[in-house]
Amino acid sequence: PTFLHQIAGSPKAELHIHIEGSLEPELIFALAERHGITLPYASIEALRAAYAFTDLQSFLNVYYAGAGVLLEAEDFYQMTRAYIERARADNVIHSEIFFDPQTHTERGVPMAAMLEGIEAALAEAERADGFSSRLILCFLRHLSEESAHEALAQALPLLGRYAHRLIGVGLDSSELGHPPSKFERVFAQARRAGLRAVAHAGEEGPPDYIYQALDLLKVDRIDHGVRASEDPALVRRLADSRIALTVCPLSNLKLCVFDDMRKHTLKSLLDAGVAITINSDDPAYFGGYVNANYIAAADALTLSAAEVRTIAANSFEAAFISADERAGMM
Ligand code: ES4
Ligand code: ZN
Repeated sequence: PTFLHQIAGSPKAELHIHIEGSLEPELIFALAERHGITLPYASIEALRAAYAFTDLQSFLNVYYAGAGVLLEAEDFYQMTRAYIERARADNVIHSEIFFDPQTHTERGVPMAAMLEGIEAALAEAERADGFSSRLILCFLRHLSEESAHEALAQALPLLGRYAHRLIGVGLDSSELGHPPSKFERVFAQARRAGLRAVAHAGEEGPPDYIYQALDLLKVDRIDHGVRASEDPALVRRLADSRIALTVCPLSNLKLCVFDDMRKHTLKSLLDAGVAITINSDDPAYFGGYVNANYIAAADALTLSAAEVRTIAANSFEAAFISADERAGMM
């Protein structure tokens, strides 16, 4: 339908993108070669062929292996530049980008090197055409609370220099068995430092993890949250509070959260008044950037043009930007 072309051409904000999940196989191989790293895949094609996932963990294993080629600031710069180019092509004019410092510090990469490389690309894009962005530091929930505290401690001395960019913390990686409650203290410390808070919850985990993210971590948005639909009281709470869900349709399909896009819960959540947004999550792994996610959802769920416009408007309303910035984007 013609309105799908309008979706593609209309400005939008992306609020759920892991920058390491934007690493395309070509760049993984180029960086591996630069650093003399031998990958456990013989070729770009063999790597792409491994992108057949059965659940979140089967994806994360490949995702962390791919991120292993990132060693220097320059690598982070190249990765971020490539993402911005793809995002711009989809008319994303504002992006809130997750990064996973613990997966890099584990390999000896300093927090300062990651931020230097990512920031160089974001600042360059801002100068070039006003591309707007923020950064959100995600804690890996399969690691310990202590490790999350260390990651935050490494970021705190850099908050002054990156005050305009690094504005929040998030929680990602293996959800089941790692409830938000494990990170209550580190999130409290981050909020005391003036950072916003988001968390992945209700992707594979139960509605209770969404309640924990709201009540214990005091998040401003929920990442995924698609299992909220199992709990009508939670759906009403999300709708009433206008706490947005950053939904990633192609991710949910690839990781078998739903076996068919027509079963995705975003339409019923939207009908119930929840502030749904559409995002790409790990676009290099899940088969598409933000427009492909809008189109896949709109097609399978027969969303109307008005519903798609609402979703795009939600993306600006839920963004961590000032009212003035928002007015200039919408
Ligand atoms: C992720 Cl799809 C997803 N879920 C949880 N953690 C993640 N990290 C990168 N992608
Ligand atoms: Zn995610």
